[in-house]
Amino acid sequence: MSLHTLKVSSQTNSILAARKKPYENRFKNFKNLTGIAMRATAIESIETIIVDLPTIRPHKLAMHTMQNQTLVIIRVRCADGFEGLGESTTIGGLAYGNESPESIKTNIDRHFAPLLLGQDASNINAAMLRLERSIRGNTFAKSGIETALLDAQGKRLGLPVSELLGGRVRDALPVAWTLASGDTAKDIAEAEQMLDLRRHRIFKLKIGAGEVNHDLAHVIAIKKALGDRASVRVDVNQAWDEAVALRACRILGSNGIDLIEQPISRNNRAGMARLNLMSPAPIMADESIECVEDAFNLAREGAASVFALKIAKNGGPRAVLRTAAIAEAAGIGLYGGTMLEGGLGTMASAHAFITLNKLAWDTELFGPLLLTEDVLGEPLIYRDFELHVPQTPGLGLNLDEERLAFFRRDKSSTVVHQV
Ligand code: MUC
Ligand code: MG
Repeated sequence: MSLHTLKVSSQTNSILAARKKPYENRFKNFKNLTGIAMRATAIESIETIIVDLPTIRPHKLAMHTMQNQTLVIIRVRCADGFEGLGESTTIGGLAYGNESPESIKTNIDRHFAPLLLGQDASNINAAMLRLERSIRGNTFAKSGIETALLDAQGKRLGLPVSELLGGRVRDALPVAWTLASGDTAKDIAEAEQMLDLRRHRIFKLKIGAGEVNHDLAHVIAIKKALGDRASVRVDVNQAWDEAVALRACRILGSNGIDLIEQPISRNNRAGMARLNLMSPAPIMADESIECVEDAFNLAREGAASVFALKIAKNGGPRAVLRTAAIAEAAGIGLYGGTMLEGGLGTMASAHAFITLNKLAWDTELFGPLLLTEDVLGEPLIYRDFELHVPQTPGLGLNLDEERLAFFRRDKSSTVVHQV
């Protein structure tokens, strides 16, 4: 097997024969162009593409103001002709997490692809275990790969990803909108517009970048303007220390704020547990969860009463369900989180979330709505405050190749890692 870039111009007859009855041929072998025996469902190539997309407005978080969004699109091609799409996306380069778009691309190209090429794409357990054995962390990159394998397998079997994950218990998910213009009047106008459009009635306010009293006044003014017409929550993105957080949580709770997300550092788990005991509004863990094991430790320590589920921070749509199971067992509420992914990552999350028994705090799967452009053939459907999840095979999405070619950062490159 060659690990180097190889342009394959024609397929062998045995590959074409395998494609006629794709799933039945899963366990049959054929020889690739280098003469090496491979499964019909072998992973033939992995492509990673960085795309930079404009946002509708600057999006202000405690640690970073987004002026645009960068996605890493992953395309896994299999020998039986099926193609899986995935996405690995973060916020603000390295401002939010340990992986950047550039590190995700480099690590998949250099370290993931050699482990996966030639492996059976239809055995997702085995493929992900192979990665897990050799690659520490890198949950964002793992999530995009796991998504692409699920998408390919769903297409192969004619099933939506949700059904591969055990089956959906709903078809649509309520979606929150984040108000993060940094300006109180603008945020109120934006919320009113979303209510009028029947797009969102849950609002998350990004605070923590400013002086705390100013931030609290901003939140309280928005809650007063919206009243009972909306649920208002805050995300502090770790910006406060424990003493500030305790005072602020009390003020927020007594002013009708429903949920307080990650008020203090992910490293201060004992502080999170103390806040969780004393805050009148529930505390949600977001940055505190960087892997499934974090979720277990948080649950054991009583550090949060709600978990934000994110496929990127757990290693994929299957991995995030392990965190959900820990939360369910511990009596912790669930919220379907986002890393502001585009359509592919958003839909991968949605397929996982619609399989959950309970999602008490709904979701924030609005990433595509923050973008003025996406690289999908068809946009996602947001209607009557909900995101609707297709019942077509795989993720139910396809790429618009022209848009992809236009927005890809590396326009001239056609490098594909191929066996
Ligand atoms: C985060 O910290 O939750 C989710 C929504 C949003 O506006 O930012 C993200 C990240
Ligand atoms: Mg958050």
